[in-house]
Amino acid sequence: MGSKITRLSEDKFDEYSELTYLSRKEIIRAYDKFKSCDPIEFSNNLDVRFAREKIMMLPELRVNPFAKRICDVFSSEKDGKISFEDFLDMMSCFCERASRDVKVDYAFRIFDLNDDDYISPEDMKLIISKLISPHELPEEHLQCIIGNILIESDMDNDGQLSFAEFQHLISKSPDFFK
Ligand SMILES: [Ca+2]
Ligand SMILES: [Ca+2]
Repeated sequence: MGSKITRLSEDKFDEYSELTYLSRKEIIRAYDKFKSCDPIEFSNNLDVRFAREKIMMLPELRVNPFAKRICDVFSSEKDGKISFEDFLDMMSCFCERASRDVKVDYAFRIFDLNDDDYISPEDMKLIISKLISPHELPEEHLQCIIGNILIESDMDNDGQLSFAEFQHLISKSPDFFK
């Protein structure tokens, strides 16, 4: 490690490990990972905010169909750009020790594609089509899946899922975050 971590003070490491679910070791790993997006820029400015295209090249996100959306949700300035602290938040939320509540909260924000605090059939359609290609899932099956989700979880029958309804849906799917 040595020289790699000279720019981040020991106090900062302590602070970050208190604020996140990450161990000191994981924070150092996250630091190296974030730095690898653009080592020179990061060395010049620890507060640099990388464009999501750079973050999306990291192995954790490269194959994730929601990578772009994840960057949007974790971008503290809401412009898709990711600072090191945003990145730590992201890694913390995805780590095994993160509480289920934290994960449910972020999953809801990621799936609520238009940020209106509801997961609508339109959001669901876009989410499912990111996961399964239209060849494998014809439109009528897609509608059927969405219909079933709503029958199961849309308690107030307004045709979309509120956060509480989403929480309930997830509580019945213990493997959701596996
Ligand atoms: Ca929505
Ligand atoms: Ca509802």
